[in-house]
Amino acid sequence: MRIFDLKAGASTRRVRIFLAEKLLQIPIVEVDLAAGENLRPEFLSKNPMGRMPVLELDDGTFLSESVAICRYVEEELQPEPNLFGSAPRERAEIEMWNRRMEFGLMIPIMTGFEHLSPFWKGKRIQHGPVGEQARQVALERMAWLDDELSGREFIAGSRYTVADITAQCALVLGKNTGVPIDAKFSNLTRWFKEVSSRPTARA
Ligand SMILES: N[C@@H](CCC(=O)N[C@@H](CS)C(=O)NCC(=O)O)C(=O)O
Repeated sequence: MRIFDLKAGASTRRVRIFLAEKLLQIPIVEVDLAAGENLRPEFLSKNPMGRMPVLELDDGTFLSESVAICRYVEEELQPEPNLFGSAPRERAEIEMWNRRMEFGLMIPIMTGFEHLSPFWKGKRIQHGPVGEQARQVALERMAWLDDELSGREFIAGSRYTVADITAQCALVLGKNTGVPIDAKFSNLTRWFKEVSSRPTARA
């Protein structure tokens, strides 16, 4: 088993943190994005989307999509500590929050990055106003999340789950690409400090 990874990526970081929380070590193969390695036929045969992370299983098959990989890890490789929930109601709550963090926070931050950063110039179609609007949405979602976090310690309740990992990775990307958490969002700042101080945060 091995993971095709991109050190600086948000979705790849999500899987690395998830594995670290499970105390699992899976060999990593770093894909050279700058050299376009992910767009070569050899990589596309693993994931036709040309994206990382990709988990190669011992039977030679491949799984992509970070959440799918995390689910496989929890259900097949290492159930504990449980990060997707146990009882149906808890699983549904965590799923709800994980989707909110992915669609509401991660995607706007990624969209802003893709449309505004010189890094993607010539590699992606870029429309500045689309990027600006996405950043505005991300800031609005941060304000909303700040309110939400006034009443609880973590994103989906009183313990750290996959929803925290998704939000944490989205906000690390935001911090590195021009949409940091505004200090006036004291609850969000408190939460981000807490999750960033976990031993797994630098995975
Ligand atoms: N929805 C996918 C997103 C995968 C994704 O966008 N991965 C980034 C790195 S974190 C990537 O491979 N980017 C390369 C590119 O866009 O060319 C997931 O959750 O795994």
